[in-house]
Amino acid sequence: MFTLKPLPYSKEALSPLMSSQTLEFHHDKHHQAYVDNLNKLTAGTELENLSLEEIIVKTSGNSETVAIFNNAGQVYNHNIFWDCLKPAQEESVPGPKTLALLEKSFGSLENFYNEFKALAMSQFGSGWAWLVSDGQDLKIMKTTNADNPLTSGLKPLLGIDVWEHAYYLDYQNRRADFLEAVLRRLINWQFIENNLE
Ligand code: MN3
Repeated sequence: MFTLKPLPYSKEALSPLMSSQTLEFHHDKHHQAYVDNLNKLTAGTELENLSLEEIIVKTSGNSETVAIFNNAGQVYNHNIFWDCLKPAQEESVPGPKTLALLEKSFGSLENFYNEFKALAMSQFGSGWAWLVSDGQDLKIMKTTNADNPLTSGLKPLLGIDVWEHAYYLDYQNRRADFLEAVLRRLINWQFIENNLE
């Protein structure tokens, strides 16, 4: 059985940049629903004892397992998203290893913010924006719906949800304002630093 991973902070902790109401709906309702659906869809199958990562890779690109892929992907993606956030700070700054890699790959932290925001804004409809490592450099990529970097053989370092349910209660249609707030003030850069080899 898959279970809903608890938030690593209280529902009020990210307010006002991300309200408790958003976390109540996004974590307790949306994320929970993906967990529940995944359990229903995998019960009694060979998939029920696999890890989320294994299910995602195994069911990717197969029209018969789209529903399982979508729910497993969304459980995994949200687990990462919540870990990538931490209580609002004046400015959230990357750790030394991450900053050096961001400067090497994007020129500067400011340039990384700009490129990441532009990519996340260009995702038409629901999806995700990611920071990944290809072993040499850091790269940014976007995916549609429940897809994620695992299906391209890449491990995500940072994932930001750009489905409307991630920002509509707090920012309505202003996805750019949501991205600006999250990138500059809510990122748990220590989590990303820890995930770098
Ligand atoms: Mn979501």
